Amino acid sequence: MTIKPLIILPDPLLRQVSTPIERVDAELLTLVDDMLETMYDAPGIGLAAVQIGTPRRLLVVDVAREGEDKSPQVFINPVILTSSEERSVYEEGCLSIPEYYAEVERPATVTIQHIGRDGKEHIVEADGLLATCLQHEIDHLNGVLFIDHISRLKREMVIKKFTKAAGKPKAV
Ligand code: GNR
Ligand code: NI
Repeated sequence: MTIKPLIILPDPLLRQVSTPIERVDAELLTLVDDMLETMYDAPGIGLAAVQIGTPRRLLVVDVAREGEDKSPQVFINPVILTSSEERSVYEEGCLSIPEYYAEVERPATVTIQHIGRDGKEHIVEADGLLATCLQHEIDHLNGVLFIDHISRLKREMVIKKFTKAAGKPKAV
């Protein structure tokens, strides 16, 4: 298993639409393991493959709280089948936009169809933080970032800040 470097805003790869996965083979499972290791190391509660430079339709999540047992979940080619009318608001962050947080409103409950690590099709209903996290990750597969759900003024400020930071060597 390998911890991979994270792709950071404004890398254009984050805007790419990820491509469907054709088969669950050993090579894919290695990618899954690298994603989980990278997510736990960060640490984060979710990670899309594109965030480690592989624009394929794959995400991992673990919303277990500190002190609880690990609970890694793998979603291959996930599709949102239904979204509730009810909304919920969470303060979101993103490993590709380090140290920036903002409240985002999303459907409170979603049902998601996907292929699991076992190569079989599954349908899960998610609510709470898991629902928000899965929507955040599925956005990544479509080149969408959580800052696309906040005001244009705030979004442009964040992009400007990260664009400047990327062009400048880090101050010591
Ligand atoms: O670690 C993460 N925390 C988080 C908090 C609220 C809503 C979504 C997330 S996902 C984020 C990791 C990440 O960037 N995944 O793409
Ligand atoms: Ni993210």
